[in-house]
Amino acid sequence: MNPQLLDALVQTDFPELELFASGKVRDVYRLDDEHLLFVATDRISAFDYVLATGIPQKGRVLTQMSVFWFELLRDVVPNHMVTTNVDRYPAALRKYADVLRGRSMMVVRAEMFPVECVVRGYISGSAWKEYKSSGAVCGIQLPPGLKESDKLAEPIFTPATKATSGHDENISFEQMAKMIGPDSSRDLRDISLAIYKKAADYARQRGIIIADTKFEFGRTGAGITLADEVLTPDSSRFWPADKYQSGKAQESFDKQYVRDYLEEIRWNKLPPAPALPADVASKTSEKYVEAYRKLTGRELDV
Ligand code: Q0Z
Repeated sequence: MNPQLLDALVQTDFPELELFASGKVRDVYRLDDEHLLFVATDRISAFDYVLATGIPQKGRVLTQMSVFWFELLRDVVPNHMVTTNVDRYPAALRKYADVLRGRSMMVVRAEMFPVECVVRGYISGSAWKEYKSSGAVCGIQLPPGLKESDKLAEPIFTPATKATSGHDENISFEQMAKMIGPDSSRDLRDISLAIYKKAADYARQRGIIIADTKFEFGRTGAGITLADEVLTPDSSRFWPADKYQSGKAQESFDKQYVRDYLEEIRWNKLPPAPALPADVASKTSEKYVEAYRKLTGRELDV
């Protein structure tokens, strides 16, 4: 029996800490007035729902990939990471060291900007839908005749807001400027494009296309600060460069086995979300770990 099958973490419980926020995959706890603890679980979502089965190592991959990018991008923008060394966490968390190691991050609490800073180097997803119906994305006119998954002549900044539906809603730069002001908007746009370009160049040399990605920023003592997770398969579309073909949707690097299985069992995509067979979970785990190794050249700390 593959031991990786036995240890997916789908729930966290640290009764000493106050839960600050929780998402489909991550749980965030308050450490003190200035610090938060991010914990990436092994939960996976597909077709908008969190599945009943976790993917072993997924939370470690997401956390360690963010660490990698924070270090690479440090010269472009400050980030919220304080430490991932559990020995430096508050003493009350020592007893959870084995759960937290490799999948958690102590961060500086920031005053978050209420916008998702999306950068796209390729046209896919909601941008492809918008382009087909209007010829533009977030108010940016694009050349006629683009095909699905085409590379754009230049990466574009396509901000979004968290809509009440739970789905992000694309907005124009002007709408963003009305929300957070023109100066901050220009800063976030310029920083987002600079980060994307550096990361996409790096990844491309390692055989991975970063088609698009979403950043979140906040303000800290260091100024505009890159926060949340960065450039992970949950916040980005990663495509293996050797399989890239424009003119159609690309297979998902990480979730394809999961999507294929859910289509095969003809799940109606309404709750409750199904569990996954062990081999689907295990194959998917391998894809995450492979993506980490390919991108970073590092071995995952397990
Ligand atoms: C990030 C989110 C997640 C649910 C708040 N450094 C920070 N300071 C203050 N707030 C945040 C951060 Cl990163 C913050 N989110 C997004 C993340 C689960 C929501 F893991 N919300």
